[in-house]
Amino acid sequence: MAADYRPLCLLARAAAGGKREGRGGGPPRTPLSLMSQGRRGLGRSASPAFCDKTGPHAPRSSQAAAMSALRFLLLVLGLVAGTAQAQAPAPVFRDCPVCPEMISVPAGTFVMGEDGPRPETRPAHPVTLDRPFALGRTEVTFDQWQACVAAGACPGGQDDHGWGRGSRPMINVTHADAQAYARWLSALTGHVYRLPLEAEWEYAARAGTTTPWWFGDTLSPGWVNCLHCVTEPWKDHASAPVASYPANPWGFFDMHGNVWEWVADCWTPDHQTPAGPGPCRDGTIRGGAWYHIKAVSQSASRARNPLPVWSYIVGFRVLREIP
Ligand SMILES: [Ca+2]
Repeated sequence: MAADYRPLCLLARAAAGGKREGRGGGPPRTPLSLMSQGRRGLGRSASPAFCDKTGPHAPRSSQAAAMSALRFLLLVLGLVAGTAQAQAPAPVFRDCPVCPEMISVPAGTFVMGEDGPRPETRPAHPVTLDRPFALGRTEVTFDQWQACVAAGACPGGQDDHGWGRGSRPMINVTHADAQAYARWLSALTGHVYRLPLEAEWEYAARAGTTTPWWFGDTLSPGWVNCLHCVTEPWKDHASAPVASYPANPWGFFDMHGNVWEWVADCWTPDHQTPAGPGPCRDGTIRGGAWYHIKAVSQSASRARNPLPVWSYIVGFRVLREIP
């Protein structure tokens, strides 16, 4: 499978057999009408280098000017409609004792994507999210997943690769598995849980910032669990317990790195127009993982992953709709 999966080096399948069908039904309810996206045309540039350990930091030149213009546009939009740039972290809550901790984020406008060398992350364009929502403070953990397994609503038996379970991010789950977990939370709590749209995910990852990482233009060791980025006590090349690295300004942990995160949208080869939740063959994962170089962990980073394929580098976090 996935012979044409361009960033093949991104996907390390967990075990022999490589995939298993997850349980669960159709696509999540997704309020695409909540989101409006601006569009811009762009020129071409070099192909991405996800597996290049030197990192694809890139040629910006004329694109830098375009990005500056977009940032100015965002500022103007913020003055008119109120961007979330100055928001302080909202209180953490959870809907039940075994539910994930959630943080609410406000409606707002932000610049999604970037005008860098990777076609799948282009173009940078303004996006407005018209309604607030709450997103998981961390990736869903093994412990949280186990509550769903115990309730008979999620499949069990996923390998932890000897790293331990507990507060490590849940891995080796298909897109359908992640949706099953969200449906279980919905039934348990009476609220609507689902996977985030790409725009919602990136909005929360950026937390009002426009730099490649929420903390700036460069990444120093100890800020993100990515390849050659980690410090003790977690060894390079493994997941870390969630929340082991600093949270972003809105309180979300590990939006950069640790494990990739399934989102609701099907894959699109660029960042201009969201595909929505399908049906489709290929889904989208966001944020990079411990397996990849630091450039892959940036806010705009995204990759394709076939929906039935599970991996030890892919997990997820859930979104809760706010009526
Ligand atoms: Ca992550």
